[in-house]
Amino acid sequence: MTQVSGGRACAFVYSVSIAFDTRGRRTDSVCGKGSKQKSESASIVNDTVKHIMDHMKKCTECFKDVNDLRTGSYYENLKISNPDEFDVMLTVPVERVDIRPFGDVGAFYSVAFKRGKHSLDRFLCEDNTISASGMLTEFRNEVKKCVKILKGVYVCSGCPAVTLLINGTGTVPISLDIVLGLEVRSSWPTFTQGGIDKIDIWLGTKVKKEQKLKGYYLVPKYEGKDAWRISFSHVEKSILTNHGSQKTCCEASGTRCCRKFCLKLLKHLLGLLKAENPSLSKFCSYHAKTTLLHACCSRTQDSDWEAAQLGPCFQQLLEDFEGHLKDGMLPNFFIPKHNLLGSGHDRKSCQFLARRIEEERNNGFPIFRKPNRHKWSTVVVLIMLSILKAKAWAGGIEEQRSRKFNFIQILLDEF
Ligand SMILES: Nc1nc2c(ncn2[C@@H]2O[C@H](COP(=O)(O)OP(=O)(O)OP(=O)(O)O)[C@@H](O)[C@H]2O)c(=O)[nH]1
Ligand SMILES: [Mg+2]
Ligand SMILES: [Zn+2]
Repeated sequence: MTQVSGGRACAFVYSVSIAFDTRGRRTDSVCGKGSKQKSESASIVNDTVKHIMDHMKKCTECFKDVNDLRTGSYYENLKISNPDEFDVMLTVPVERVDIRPFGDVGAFYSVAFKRGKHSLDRFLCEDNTISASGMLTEFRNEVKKCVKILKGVYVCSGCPAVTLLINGTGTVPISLDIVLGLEVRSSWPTFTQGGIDKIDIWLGTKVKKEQKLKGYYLVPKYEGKDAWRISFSHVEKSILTNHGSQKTCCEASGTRCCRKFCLKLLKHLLGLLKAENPSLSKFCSYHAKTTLLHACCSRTQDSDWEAAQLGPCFQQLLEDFEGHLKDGMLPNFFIPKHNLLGSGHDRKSCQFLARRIEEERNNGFPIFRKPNRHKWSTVVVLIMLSILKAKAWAGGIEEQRSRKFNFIQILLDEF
């Protein structure tokens, strides 16, 4: 019998075992297979992206200055299952541009050139703004053209991404989202005020200033009209990678925290709930990520997220998410006026999701226990169990203590 937290007991029975050698390393086949698969997939993705970029640089005029930005969960080490889905932004630098918001929340913009000739002039609309749909169509055509010669690579539809399905022999099928982005190297729009500023009390003002020097990206997005949506994926990646109030958080010389693991669990829970209820399809990983970023700004110390406190920290993060859902308000971390639960999310589905999460939380997460639902479910519960067990060792002798941390370290590294 173990407790997740909040005094609710839950007994779990599992069929999967994870084996460790005497030095605490994984010895079962799952580990070896997973790592090999991971590096194989990553290398296929690298080759494909390189091929596309070479084509853009050599054979096109408007995309010849393209850079790549690896975003999304794979590159943030936040993936919750097989390395089968990758996100890469191919960005085109733009200079001497006038970025004008439209609407009153600051998430969508139009982009106009100021003066002179530009390589993107051919995408100009009558009002002198760059047509997002025109540029995306051309980008998609170029991607299609150059992947034609790659065996097992297919182009699927998708917006704003061009999604490639890579079906190599002997590897898992990979979905690669190539997102077109404009890279803007000027100061952030005023709508971002009060957004990232919140990290002052978590990561410090120096880190905030460094991030704000980085510029930002715009990705094509249809929003009732042709538009560009602002993106800070590079900043998300940077602050999630260096997420400690102490520089050494989660480094070999520092203490281990559970921030990223809490996010993985939340994404996993959301995924299972979505699979159960198609009406929840509008909720996505970005809601989970944003909830974590806000949570990091309210519980700012590494000691608030101790690895051994995974259970309570996860519970607290769920309560945060429920709060956002009940209020129908989850501000975009970078643009406070942009409510991610606004347009497209009706109140009813927000309330329903909040209720379902509360139910799961109060009943010891029955959804994690359903057999054969998802390999990860079993693993998740195992990990929670192990960590709770490890907590029980906390009062033990020194050797047991180091075993405990070693064990948590390995589990958190692995998943
Ligand atoms: N601004 C903004 N960025 C988004 C939104 N959705 C996704 N992104 C960005 O695009 C990246 C990739 O999106 P996803 O593939 O949906 O999410 P992910 O973080 O990779 O998570 P999974 O793929 O579900 O594991 C995210 O990490 C975000 O940086 C959104 O609604 N608004
Ligand atoms: Mg992704
Ligand atoms: Zn950490």
